[in-house]
Amino acid sequence: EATPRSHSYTKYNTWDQIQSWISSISSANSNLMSRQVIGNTHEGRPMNVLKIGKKTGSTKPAIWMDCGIHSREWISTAFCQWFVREAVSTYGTDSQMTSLLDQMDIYVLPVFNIDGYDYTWKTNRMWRKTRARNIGSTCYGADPNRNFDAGWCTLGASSNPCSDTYCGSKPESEIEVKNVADFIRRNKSIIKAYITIHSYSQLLLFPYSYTYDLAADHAELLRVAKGATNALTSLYGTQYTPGPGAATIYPAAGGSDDWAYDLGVKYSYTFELRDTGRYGFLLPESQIKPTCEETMLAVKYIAAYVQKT
Ligand code: ING
Ligand code: ZN
Repeated sequence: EATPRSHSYTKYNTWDQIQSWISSISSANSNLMSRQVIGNTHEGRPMNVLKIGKKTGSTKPAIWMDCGIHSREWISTAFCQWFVREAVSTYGTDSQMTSLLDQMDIYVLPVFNIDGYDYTWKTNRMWRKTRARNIGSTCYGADPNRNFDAGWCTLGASSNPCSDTYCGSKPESEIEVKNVADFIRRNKSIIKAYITIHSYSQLLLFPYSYTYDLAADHAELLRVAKGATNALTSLYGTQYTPGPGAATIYPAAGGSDDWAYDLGVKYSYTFELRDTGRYGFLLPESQIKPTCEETMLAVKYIAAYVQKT
């Protein structure tokens, strides 16, 4: 029996490693963090959300961030772990992080599609979707980023359960999507920004993806996205393109950022992390650290802007 490798921020971690990391980091930082289960996945795994922020006794405005909507995008889940460590380890020394966590709470869902993530480790590294059964089909899963109630299944999505972009049997048919949507709906009065981390392509996207129409807040969303990508590029020169989803990557309905935006969460962003296709989803572990470092600058830029607004 091989000894399981312990958790590392510069390696990709299994779900079991991430689950025990969630327990240990939240209990070791109980002054700044708490955890809650927002529901279970299809296969029964608990979806833990970490709430990071100084406890003040009153309700604070908040930012939501999720990683791992698509299971094969391993750099995404690595980033959420990096972000949580960075937040708790720089609180009190980094003036921006300190002020941010004094005034706001950050809700982090480290792995959105846990069943899919486990499947990428054990069976098929390139699996993207959930792992739910589909009635009348032998194919499994729906695309969680086509399953939100935003122009659902009208564009850039498939109604074929065997497709990688299957939109599901109805909006929020996937329990993981419903759990997240319910949480955000319940907390929509405090959630000021929605950030979701994907890979790859080096883009910073914002609504809309389900239509070529520009969002009502297009100018401001673009301005903030440009500031964020400039901050990111400043570290290692990594080039990023900011823009609305439909025109910048491809039209696709049912995405989480469009749904959050139409719900009223104005600052709604999708990151597509490294790289631009050399390694694609198989980004080497040697790139975890620089990718997370540069991405931190962009996320902190957006957070600082939202905090001021
Ligand atoms: N890209 C996203 C996808 O779900 C996207 C792009 C963003 C679509 C926002 C819709 C809304 O296809 C990856 N790499 O998953
Ligand atoms: Zn993705």
